[in-house]
Amino acid sequence: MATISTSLQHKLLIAALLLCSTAVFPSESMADNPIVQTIYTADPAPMVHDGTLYLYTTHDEDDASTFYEMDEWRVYSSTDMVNWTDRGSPLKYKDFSWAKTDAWAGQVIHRNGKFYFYIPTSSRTLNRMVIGVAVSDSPVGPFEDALGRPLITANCGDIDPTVLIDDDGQAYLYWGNPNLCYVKLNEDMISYQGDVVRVPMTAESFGQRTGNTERPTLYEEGPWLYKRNGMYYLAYPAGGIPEYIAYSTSSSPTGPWTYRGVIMPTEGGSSTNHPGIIDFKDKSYFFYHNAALPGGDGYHRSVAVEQFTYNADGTIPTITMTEAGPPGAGTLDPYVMTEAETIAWGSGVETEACGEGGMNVTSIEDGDYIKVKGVDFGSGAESFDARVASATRGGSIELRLDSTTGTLVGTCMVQGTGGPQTWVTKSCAVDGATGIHDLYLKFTGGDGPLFNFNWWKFTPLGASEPTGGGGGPNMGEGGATGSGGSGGGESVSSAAATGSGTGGAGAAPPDGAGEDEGGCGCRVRSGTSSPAGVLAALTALGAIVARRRSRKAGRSGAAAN
Ligand code: FUB
Repeated sequence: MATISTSLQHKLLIAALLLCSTAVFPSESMADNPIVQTIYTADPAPMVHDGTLYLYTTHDEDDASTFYEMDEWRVYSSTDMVNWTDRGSPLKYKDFSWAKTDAWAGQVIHRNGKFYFYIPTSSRTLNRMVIGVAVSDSPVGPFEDALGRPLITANCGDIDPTVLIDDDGQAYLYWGNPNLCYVKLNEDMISYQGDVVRVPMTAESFGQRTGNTERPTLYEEGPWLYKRNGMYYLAYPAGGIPEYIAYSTSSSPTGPWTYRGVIMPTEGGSSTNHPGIIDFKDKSYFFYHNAALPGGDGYHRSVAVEQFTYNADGTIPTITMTEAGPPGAGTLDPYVMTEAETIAWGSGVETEACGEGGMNVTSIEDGDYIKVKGVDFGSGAESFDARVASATRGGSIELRLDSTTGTLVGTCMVQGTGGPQTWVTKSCAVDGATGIHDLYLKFTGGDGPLFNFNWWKFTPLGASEPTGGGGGPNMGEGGATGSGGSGGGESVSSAAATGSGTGGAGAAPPDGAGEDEGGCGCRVRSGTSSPAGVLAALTALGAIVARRRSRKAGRSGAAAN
């Protein structure tokens, strides 16, 4: 059998990696949708807890091609609906010892001091989708399998669980595709009473569909159950592929349901859509997904959000996708530690697990930027601290107001620190930052990765001594990472960098094959030394590289709107 020489393999790999590391200058975005630009996300499930909105999503891997490739769930948090902090992956399908693959649409709910995460994944023994439940003491996890076995194996098309705890304490779990089923959960939230109930699929309840005996109504999948002003709402993807979002209502959590029509018409370039509806700070929000990020399609989706107002009779108006997203629900205090991965719009950057805990921003190259929206500098800032690490020569953080070319109020120089997880706090003077602005953290430097970025914080004018941390961090509860405050000079700590590096935050491959991290964060599966294996690996790498470059290049403009 012919073999590819080691040097040719090496050259091909170098060529792919060079392609991967080629910086593509982003076009500046004034948009806030989709919410996450660092990876592809889908199946939004919002939850409000203690004044913070937690957004649970699925994660479409870059290397999906003809079907879903989804290994983990992700969680983001916001207190203002425009800046979202990446809280990492609280759960992966591999956390369920009995799961074969797949991390599909789930929902988290809080009860009795614990958080319960209901998820669909595939059972290794049944060889089909089932529903599991994981539990955590924190909304950002980590979550653990609560049962050591699936919770639901009803063969009802066991995907897309949604859960409601009614005012009397009774919890209901709905799910299903193409059927719609529910059970009454016990108070422990990890067991249920009675039989699995199959909801009658009638035209009155879910709209009429013709010519499809398996699906006699418009209901498809992805139910989202909630209660408002005594009325129960069930929103769901409907109508066939590509899906739109419709809803039904009832005066009881168990129906009968009345079909109420379309919430969000088909648009956005993804074959599926998926609703998540919630009130936060006296406003109502509709979460969904589309294919709006560059490289987006039905298997590379992105979560977005719109604000809406219920009609006087409680019905939901038609909602369309926008690039602008909702107005901010508050301002961001720059004088407390803010995670670098708190982002309204990120161009070119990615995130990864941080050796100091939590997440950090990585894959920073010349021209990349992070927009943080609605930053209230008040009467002014005098300095800026940034927690950074660099395995290379570093670069600069330009602090600009309102655009990437807006007023430059400071420049923070970052030198090499000796490693991608060897953290130092750099400080620089700030001049001219007063009032409320969108803050652009613009990164400049030479070719290739510049540095990693964990957190930042401004010091207000007139503060004689730098503070030791001040108020709570801009990320809600669940544990801030890193250390607050700075000494004005440079403090150094070398983290063990467990589970991190300069690459992306991708999960291990589902087949258990080993993988190497390229310097650019591309995943290269190893264990293939045959020519076909090497070429297949390079082809797969090329697809991932193309997808990542395309996402790094900025908004496609092809989907939303
Ligand atoms: O994301 C995988 C599946 O696609 C979900 O479970 C469905 O709701 C659809 O969005």
